[in-house]
Amino acid sequence: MMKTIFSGIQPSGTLTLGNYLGAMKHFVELQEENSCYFCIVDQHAITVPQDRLQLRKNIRSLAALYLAVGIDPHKSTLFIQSEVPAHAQLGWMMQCVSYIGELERMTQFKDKSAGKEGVSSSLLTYPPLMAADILLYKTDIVPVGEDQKQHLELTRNLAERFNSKYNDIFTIPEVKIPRVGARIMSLNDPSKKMSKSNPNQKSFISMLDDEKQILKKIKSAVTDSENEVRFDKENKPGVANLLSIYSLCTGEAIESLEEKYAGKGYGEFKEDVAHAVINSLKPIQERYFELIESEELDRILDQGAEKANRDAKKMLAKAERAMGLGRKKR
Ligand code: ATP
Ligand code: LTN
Repeated sequence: MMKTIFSGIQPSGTLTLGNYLGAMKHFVELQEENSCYFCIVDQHAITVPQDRLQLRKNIRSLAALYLAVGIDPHKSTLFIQSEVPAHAQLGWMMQCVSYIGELERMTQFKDKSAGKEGVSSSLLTYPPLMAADILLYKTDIVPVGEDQKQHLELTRNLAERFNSKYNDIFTIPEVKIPRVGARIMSLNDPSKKMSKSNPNQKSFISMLDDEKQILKKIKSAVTDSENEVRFDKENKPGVANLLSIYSLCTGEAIESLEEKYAGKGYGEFKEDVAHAVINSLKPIQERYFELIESEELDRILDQGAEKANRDAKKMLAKAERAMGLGRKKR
């Protein structure tokens, strides 16, 4: 049966291989049989400081990447969060049903605020805005990487709380996390997830890195001193990460890769991982450079915003009615 899918990515830097393998790649498969909304969540990105010109660039770049990986505007709605004001409006209302305590328990909040001065209050109230993103479209399924699981659980709780307190208007969404690739790890520290806002360039592969950069980064990826290609997340997290990447880029099963590299060292293995990554990113990059300056891109985003506004307004009106905001419509 046709389901409604929603997911968002922050324009907080150039997308990494982690964003691609953990999220974007799956969006393309999902759009074939479902009604999909894919959002560039720029209002989430400003929860930490952003340079305005760089943010503008990142928004456009993310839109072009969505299309370059295969998001088809005839099948999916692609839009920018700040161009659909209902997100911020419902976000405020969802803040009013969330408790400070449950927001303080979010690991992303703890990670991003730990040891920092001048932490914005929006970093704390980010999950109710994310809940609003999802709930506006009667979303059934939210495809995301592992790190977003906790936010999805909170979204479900907030939706249920709203439904029982006010009126039963929200669909309770389910999370969808890929079996392999849900948590691609940083190349220089395989105990941390690969993240686009990590200042260390060597920690991630950007979806726009060229062949040379990819080769260099994979070759210098942290592994271990054993020199044995084996999938063991606990004891060999670096090698396990490279095996996952290799398998996701080629479609070859991890077990068969283990066999293939039995008795061979890391040198040859890393070289092949790099080429697998290069081959899967190359067609995406070619399409990206065709799109980035095009008027087609603006047209698609305009149409996306129009459709999203139309749909989101209806749910916003229902939520306002349920809470008693404004005047009764005659
Ligand atoms: P930031 O570093 O700015 O917090 P991020 O790189 O974590 O950003 P997001 O925009 O927050 O990326 O996430 C976009 C999508 O990519 C989400 O579904 C998220 O779960 C997924 N994702 C992010 N990092 C990884 C990763 N290392 N492995 C798998 N999926 C990931
Ligand atoms: N919080 C997510 C980005 C995000 C999102 C969403 C994902 C914002 N709104 C709605 C799925 C659905 C992140 O940091 N990756």
